[in-house]
Amino acid sequence: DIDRNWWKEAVVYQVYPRSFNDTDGDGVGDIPGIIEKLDYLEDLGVDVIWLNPVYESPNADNGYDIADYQSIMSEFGTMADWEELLDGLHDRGIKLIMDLVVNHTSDEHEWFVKSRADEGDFRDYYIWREGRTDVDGWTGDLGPDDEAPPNEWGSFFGGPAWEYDEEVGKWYLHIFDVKQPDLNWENEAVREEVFEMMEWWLEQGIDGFRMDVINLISKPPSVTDNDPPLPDDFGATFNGPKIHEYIGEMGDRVLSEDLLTVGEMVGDVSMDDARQYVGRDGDGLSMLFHFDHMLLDRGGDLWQYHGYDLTDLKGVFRHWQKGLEGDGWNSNYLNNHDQPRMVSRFGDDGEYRVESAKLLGTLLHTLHGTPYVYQGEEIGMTNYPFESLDDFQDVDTLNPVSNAIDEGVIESFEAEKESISMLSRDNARTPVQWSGDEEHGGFTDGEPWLGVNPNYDEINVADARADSESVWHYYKELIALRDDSEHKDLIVYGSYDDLWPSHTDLWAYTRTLDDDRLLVVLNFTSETQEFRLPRAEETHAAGDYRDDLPLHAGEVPDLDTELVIANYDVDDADSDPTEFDLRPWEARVYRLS
Ligand code: TEU
Repeated sequence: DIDRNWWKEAVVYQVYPRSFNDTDGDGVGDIPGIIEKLDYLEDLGVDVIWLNPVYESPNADNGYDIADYQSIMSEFGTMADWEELLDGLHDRGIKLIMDLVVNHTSDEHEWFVKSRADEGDFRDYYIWREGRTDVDGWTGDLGPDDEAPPNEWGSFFGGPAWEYDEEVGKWYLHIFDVKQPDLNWENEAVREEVFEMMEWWLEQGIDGFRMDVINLISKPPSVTDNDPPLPDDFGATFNGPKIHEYIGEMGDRVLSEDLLTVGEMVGDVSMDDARQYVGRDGDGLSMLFHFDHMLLDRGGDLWQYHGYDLTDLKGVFRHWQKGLEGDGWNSNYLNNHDQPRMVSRFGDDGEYRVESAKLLGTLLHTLHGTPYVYQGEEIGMTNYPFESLDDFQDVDTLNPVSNAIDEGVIESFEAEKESISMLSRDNARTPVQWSGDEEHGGFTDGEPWLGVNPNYDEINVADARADSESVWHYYKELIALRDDSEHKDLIVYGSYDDLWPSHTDLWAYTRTLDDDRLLVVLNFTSETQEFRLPRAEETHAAGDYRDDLPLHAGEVPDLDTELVIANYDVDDADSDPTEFDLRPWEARVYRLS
């Protein structure tokens, strides 16, 4: 009695249109460019495309500042192009989910323009507040009449989260850029508008939504009342007091089991909140994106990169895999358009680039949950060799870094180059490298909006498809495992158990469904490592022994073993899953039944 659903069995592929493929030579990717690559996506075998925002936008934050929810950004094409894209995907059996950005709009959205002008009922669509005159302790800029902002919140992209508006004589809240005012979800009319807009998109035939920073939509009373005393950060807006009411209402009004809905949840999400968002009796989302593994190797700022420990990474996944088990569904991702390239962050983008990209892919596709592949990941694209601030376009790099320089927090970009270059969102946004012998990697005939990684001559789609040993072919094989009737149920529905949590170099886990087990062993180092199924005393000594593990040393000889996939050649003779050496970044998946 497996609780099946198509989105549990799917692999999602994320397309960041600006950087995917440009057909009109303006240096910016477009929808016809995606259409041109439909056969490519079908060949790779993915089941769903998540499209980052393609709506009309002044692009202060690359489309996450939406000026009109129901029209297509002219740089990307037309509504007719979008319809052709949807049809082309559906013809190939691929579904489409759209980005839903409703914590905020652009300041150029008609609602905000009218809100500012106090037309109709629009003033209350956004969060307008009086400033403070008791400015003790406030060290930032003051508004007119020496007013301080309503509270001391800083915005995600640097600087205060409030902006004074001359016309209104009040301040508006923007948790992100000054051009991204937050919508007032307290206002029923706002919720109504959003739900109608979502229904409209569903009528166009889409298959679900990825919901941008959706756990920020309920603001704490301190914003409404300006009392109790103001917090100095916006922690209280994460999973705010009415969050489940609003998402639950959306669930009742608009969503259904048959849609793939994935909520991006920033900050800390407790397991109780998570179960409420995605659990069986929850608000109605299929899954969520948490950030726990994205925050292991960094502080809050881009210049605070400090690496990560494998045991911590395993701990994050154990927490989520076990925490939602039997109730809610996991989503798994190792990078996206806001994050460094996974192979540069969690793997080795030098000598073992191919091996480690395959290993990370093995992890992604054999965890419990729906895998999300970010464009370029399937060929092992790497971080970009940034040299100066001129190489960046991202508001979330340029603003915080220049503010920090102005405020003397950091000396210069150069002084923190390594950390900033590791973490900047622009690493993910450099154009997809389609070919090695065309200028700009075949992305555009014009000047790309963001530099193409110079390593495109070595790392590109054309060469990867021509090489049967490439990351691309391995990804294709991983993706196909979910269509394979023999392994599919075990891979999709088997429960997860970490065999040796405290092991600092290896990640070994099982997936169990009835009498079948998958054994996954991953070497996260550039050295050879020895793997043995742990014996009870060993894991016990390390403090993490569990006698209910689905596999212990001593059991395996009785089982039939089959090597399902591996990123190195494995000789049959060598094929004993209880004990073997793993080469640098080697990954093996056995089936034991
Ligand atoms: O991201 C939210 C978010 O938390 C990131 O912008 C964060 O700052 C980044 O991951 C660095 O850690 C979403 C979108 O994915 C992002 O592209 C938008 O800029 C943002 O919301 C505002 O809409």
